[in-house]
Amino acid sequence: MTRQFFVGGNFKMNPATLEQKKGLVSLLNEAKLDPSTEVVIAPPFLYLIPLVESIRKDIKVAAQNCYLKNVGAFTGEVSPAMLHDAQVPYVILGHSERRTLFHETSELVALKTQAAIDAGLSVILCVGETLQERESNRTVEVVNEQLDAVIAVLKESDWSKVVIAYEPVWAIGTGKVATSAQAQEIHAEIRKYLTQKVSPTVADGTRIIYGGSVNAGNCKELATQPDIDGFLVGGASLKPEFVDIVNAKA
Ligand code: G2H
Repeated sequence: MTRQFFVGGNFKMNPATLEQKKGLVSLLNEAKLDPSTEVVIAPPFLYLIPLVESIRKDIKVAAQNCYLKNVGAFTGEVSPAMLHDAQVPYVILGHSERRTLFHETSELVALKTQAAIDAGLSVILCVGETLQERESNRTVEVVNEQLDAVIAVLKESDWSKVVIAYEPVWAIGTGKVATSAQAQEIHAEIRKYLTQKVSPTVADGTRIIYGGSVNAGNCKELATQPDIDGFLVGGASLKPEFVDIVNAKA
């Protein structure tokens, strides 16, 4: 199966001002983007609705998180149903910053994933190991454990709504990108795991994207790897070079 190349921009808690956000939107609205790449950008919650209205229609919008209930007394949370109602088609779940700073477990990430899909959203599901886990040769085990929780709750048909982002924690925002061989190795392991635990069809069809210090200088080489189906980009998604990353396959 041919998997459509996917590039996501995770703005995290940036930019600091509305003016800077408008600059990013104009840049993308005017850019020449490879039409065969699916492009999704994820601003902070506050900017989602204005972005849905102002961004060109071939760029989709994602939230960076959501809760697992659709309505109720959950102060400070945003529900999958609200995102769907606001015409936000994607949500990033399980990002390492959520897992580490906000203590989200793989089980919680799995419940959120199920709730998001049930509400009609697609999910960019992040997995990845810390430096300590890599150095103790536990990368595949850790990533498989993170996937296990999600595999336990999803139906086979739900996987068409999932993009897996492999983001080694040691490469996030550090400038230390995984080599294309390191990334390819883990992407292939993830695909093998999906074959065994879900189905060969799901393994073949699911996009597995790489995240962690992707930039204009390293994206082309990473994009040559057979199991790297795109990128989740943090820091570089706030800069003009994001356009080059979207066009990495062009
Ligand atoms: C990993 C990535 C985006 P950066 O978190 O999800 O960020 O490209 O800044 O490493």
